[in-house]
Amino acid sequence: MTKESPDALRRPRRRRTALVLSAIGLLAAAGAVVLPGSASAASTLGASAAEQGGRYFGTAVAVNRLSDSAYTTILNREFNQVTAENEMKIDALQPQQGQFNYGNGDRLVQHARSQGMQVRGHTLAWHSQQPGWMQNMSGTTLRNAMLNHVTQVATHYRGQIAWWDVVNEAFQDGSSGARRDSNLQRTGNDWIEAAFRAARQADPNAQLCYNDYNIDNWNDAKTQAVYRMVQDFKSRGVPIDCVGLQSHFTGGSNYPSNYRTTLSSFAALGVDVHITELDIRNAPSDAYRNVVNDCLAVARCKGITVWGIRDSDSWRSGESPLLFDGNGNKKAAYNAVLTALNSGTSPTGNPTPTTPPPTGNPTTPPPGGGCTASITPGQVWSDRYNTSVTVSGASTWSVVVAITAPQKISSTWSGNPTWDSSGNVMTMRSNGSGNTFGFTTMMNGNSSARPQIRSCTAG
Ligand code: 9MR
Repeated sequence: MTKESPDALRRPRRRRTALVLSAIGLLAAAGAVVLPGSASAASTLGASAAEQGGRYFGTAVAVNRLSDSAYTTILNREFNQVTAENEMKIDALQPQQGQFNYGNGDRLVQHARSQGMQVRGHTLAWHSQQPGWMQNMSGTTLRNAMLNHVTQVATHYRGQIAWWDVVNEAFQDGSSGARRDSNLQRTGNDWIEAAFRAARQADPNAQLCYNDYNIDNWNDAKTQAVYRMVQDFKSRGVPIDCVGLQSHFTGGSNYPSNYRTTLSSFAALGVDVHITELDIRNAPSDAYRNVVNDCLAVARCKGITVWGIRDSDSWRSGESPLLFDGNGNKKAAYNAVLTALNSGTSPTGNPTPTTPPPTGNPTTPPPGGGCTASITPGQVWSDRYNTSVTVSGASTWSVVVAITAPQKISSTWSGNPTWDSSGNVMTMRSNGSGNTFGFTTMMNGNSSARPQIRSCTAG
């Protein structure tokens, strides 16, 4: 199967010197923090992570807090990725069998869309937070109900979710290296791969992850067991794209010194790695800095999600494990994370485009082959902006869009993108989700350029 990974949604890096020079004016105008040791630097976690090879910095979001303006102000300013803390779990989405309640999950997706944030779906299949009707099931009935849930939910969110935690926490803690006993496990050892196959079929463009806690220490039996499962899946063609390390260094679990080895070992299997639920007891700057540096050192480490914004939002608020205090003030660990992100060495190798970069914002695109595509500018932030493109004259189409370097498309929705070798030209094909697609572009120091439509081709 041909599929575009979120890798493909991110272009290679351009030369950092040029970026820094061209960013100075913009950042100065925006009042950006100028950090010691660097001429200029991004001033938010998300923008800074985006400059590191297109990574993200995200947070778990509780949808009922979106009405708290202090919370939402930090969310929108700092983060470019979100995970629903509870709203996309099985009990939330299918409280009664066959009755799906997408309200809160949709609200999160909508908020993310309006802010240019990518969404991680959490989680399609899990032994915990099952609705009562599922808890009481077993055997083939349960297997089919689980697969139906995966299919329905992944279909509902098709095109909206960059990564799914398809299966969560399926291994035992301790030295056994065994699968965790659960009603799902008792349907047969192949339940995990069956879930991945169903998810791939329902949303071929989402990246499919296995997600777990206590798989951070490379020496742990649980880490090794998950590693062997991923290795087995890769060797047999089970569709798995990524491993999520929750990395809850709370409740007595600590950052291990071999964490980077764990990340790079999983990556060497040919999967991306994501740090999906990071929190650290008492938020020591050193441990947070180490996690960031370890992720930046592994090319396939695509981003970091912290498990909440303020300490008061944390599932372990008593341990004050997050980057903002209860009043929304940045903690020392926040500064350590931002500095580490800004000090990272971006990957190089982005070829300079040979064609002159497009400028301006044409609303009348050049004639194409049997359809017309028009741009509607979307919301603009200090570091990025959204764009919608509406196609008329055809129901299946491909639209070629050009971006001006060093701007970079960081996420797309409602279409299937592919890229030319420069990464500056995107061909978006219809994916059955309508005639309007959209994308978020990181400015990377050029705040004036806007995308241009190069062609629209029917069929
Ligand atoms: O943070 C979540 C908390 O609000 C819920 O009560 C809890 C219920 O299981 O789940 C928490 O999130 C968990 C996540 O879904 C999976 N990894 C562990 C997280 C912390 O418990």
